[in-house]
Amino acid sequence: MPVRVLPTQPYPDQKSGTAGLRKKVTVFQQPHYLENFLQAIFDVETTLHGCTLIIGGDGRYHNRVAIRTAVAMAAGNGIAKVIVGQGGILSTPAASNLIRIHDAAGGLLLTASHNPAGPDGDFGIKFNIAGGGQAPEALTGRIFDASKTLSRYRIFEGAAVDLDRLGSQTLGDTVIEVIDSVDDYAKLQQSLFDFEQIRDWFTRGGRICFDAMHAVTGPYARRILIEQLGAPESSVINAIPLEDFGGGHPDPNLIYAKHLLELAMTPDAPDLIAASDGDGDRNMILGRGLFISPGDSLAMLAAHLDRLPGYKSGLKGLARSMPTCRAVDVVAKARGLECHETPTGWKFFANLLDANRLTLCGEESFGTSSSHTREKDGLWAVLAWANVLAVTGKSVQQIASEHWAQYGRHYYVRHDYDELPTATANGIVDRLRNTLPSLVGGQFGDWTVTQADEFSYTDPVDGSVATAQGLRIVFGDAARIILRLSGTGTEGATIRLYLERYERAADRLGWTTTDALAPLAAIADQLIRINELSGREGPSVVT
Ligand code: VG1
Ligand code: CO
Repeated sequence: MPVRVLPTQPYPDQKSGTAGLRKKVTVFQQPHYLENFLQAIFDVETTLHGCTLIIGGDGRYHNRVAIRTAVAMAAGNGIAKVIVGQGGILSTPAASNLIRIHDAAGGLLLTASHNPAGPDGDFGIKFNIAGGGQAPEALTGRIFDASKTLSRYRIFEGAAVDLDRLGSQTLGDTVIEVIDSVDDYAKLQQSLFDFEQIRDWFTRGGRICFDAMHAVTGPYARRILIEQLGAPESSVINAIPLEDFGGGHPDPNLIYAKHLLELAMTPDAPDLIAASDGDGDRNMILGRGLFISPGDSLAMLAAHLDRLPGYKSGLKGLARSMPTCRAVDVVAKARGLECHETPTGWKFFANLLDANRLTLCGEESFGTSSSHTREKDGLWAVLAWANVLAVTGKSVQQIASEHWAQYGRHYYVRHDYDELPTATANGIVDRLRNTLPSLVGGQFGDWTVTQADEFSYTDPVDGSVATAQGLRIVFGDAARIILRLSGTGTEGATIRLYLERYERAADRLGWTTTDALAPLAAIADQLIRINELSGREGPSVVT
């Protein structure tokens, strides 16, 4: 039998964070590092045996090597069938969809999302479960525990799978099916949006610029926007996925996609400007003359979604992660929809989606998606916006100003302090945590602190509890200051500071974000003293 049982040594650092296990490529290149983590998954999640497993990645450096190992280990661990995207390519939402439509018992998603790629960059792996969602915390905890005591792993040796040849191959008793990476994803989008109407909109002169940032969405965007919807060739830029993402940082935001903001500000800008990240689950939306913040995008889509074919029967509920601005709450209230506040990370939406209590959800970190899949979906958000523009005949600018006039405007910004020494970062967070109780009732200018606590979440479906999910200082509906530690970094610790301010009066809707948030930034500085305590002059990234 070519299935071999080989010795391994456990690694103590294989704890999954906000979105799976994320480390430097060089960490993943250590002997048996990936094998160890995968074997822990196969040992703990015994439901995989005899079932179907989906495997794919974002195409970054080390993707092919890791996928060959994952396929060979699936064959070594009694998986009946492995479905893998051609060339090892699957965007995160496409992989989640494949798990769902093939009734697979799970999926292995090889990605470090928007983190830089290449030999000195990052690599990562996410384990998704039946239904398509990310493994819940209890399960990743059990996998982590198992990874610490492993002494052997099982792998099929003697033949390698050809990742480029479409169709079936076998490794021992395991069938490996290499499929087109885009087909099923494109079908899914067709079932949700009015492709006819969007095509018409392009014919009537509607223009889009989608930046795939040399990451996984290139082939998806080309197939859907250009081939199926008839947008001109030039509508998709940086469409060829590269192993190092072209040396760039496929993190679509105002820093790493600044060129898109500049494009939006030109007089002849396209109607819709958008980008996605390394693994295709994030989205950035701009219109001519303005950037739509992710929290606003979520709220504006919530207000229009039931006009699109896949959502005509109405919305079940809405949700956002805790640090995401509360714009969507206002829409939920106006429309009588339930609205949930979850911890950061997409896995917390899954139970609500499965229980049919949610149609649309999103995060401030450029993530938006709906009940059609169990991951955030970058291109979905772009198509949703295109469809909204097509069905309303309005511009992005019009949609935004009408939205703010009706519901009020949430000014919002996130400050990241990257790569801080862990002790420094913990010190800043611990210090604020200790002062929280004394803040309640405090008066800061026009604002009064109504709540100051550490967010914890009880899942309304299964009752599981997630604690220590971020510190928040709430000034009623008027403003919030939030502080939390990132769970996706690979070097040191990252602190994220989130500022949100809500205004309703007509003469307060046209401020710049910086002006609107300056007083709140000053309060945050007074309370958290983050620059002083970190020894930094300011945040590394502002989005
Ligand atoms: C960040 C974002 C979070 C997102 C996560 C994964 O996590 O803040 O909202 O779900 O990345 O996104 P953290 O713990 O670093 O704040 V992706 O596109 O990197 O899979
Ligand atoms: Co991502």
